[in-house]
Amino acid sequence: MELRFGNLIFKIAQGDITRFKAEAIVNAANKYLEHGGGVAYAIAKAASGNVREYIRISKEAMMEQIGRDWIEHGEVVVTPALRLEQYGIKYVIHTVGPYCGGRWDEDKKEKLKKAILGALRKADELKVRSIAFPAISAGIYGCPFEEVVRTFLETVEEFSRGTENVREVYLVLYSRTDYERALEVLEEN
Ligand code: AR6
Repeated sequence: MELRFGNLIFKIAQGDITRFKAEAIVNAANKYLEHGGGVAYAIAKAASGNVREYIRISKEAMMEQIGRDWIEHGEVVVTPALRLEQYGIKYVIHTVGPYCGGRWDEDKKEKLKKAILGALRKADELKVRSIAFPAISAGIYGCPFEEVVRTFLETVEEFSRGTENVREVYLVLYSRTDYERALEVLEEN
């Protein structure tokens, strides 16, 4: 299932993002890049084999790229794909979405938009053509899944007007159920 916004294609896919064929994959991180659970743990494990080591690499990259040991919504850190290069992945872009705990409001939406846009802009800067996102904040951070998908749609459409390099944006859903729920949201459009 895909939508076209000008030069850019937005696609919903089902699968494991750690082996998804895109030049950049995005991690739904926390602000300290402690990849303790969810997709963050899965990416760290798949990329390096050693989660502690990938956390160390991430924190070192954060100091170099941001100059502090935490990031705000909208700030991103790039780490090498290491073992994920076998799938054609070149970069992992870490971004932090809002914590919702089941609630949703304009502030959460703005924070999620910033998190998505930050990763898209960085991918454009890195001259990446394809980028894959997990459903940021829809897991441990407890944001309502449908709202997360709607926010992706809006943000990607907004970004499509300024993109120079990014041509394909994927939202990769881990479960079949999430994939089907996301398709329903897309059909609203
Ligand atoms: N591929 C694609 N999607 C996945 C995968 C995978 N391999 N594994 C999980 N998901 P979450 P958050 C989906 O909890 O809500 C971490 O501890 C999952 O089903 O990973 O932003 C971080 O370090 C869900 O739909 O991220 C933070 O502390 C989506 O990825 C915190 O969790 C996001 O779920 C961030 O929480």
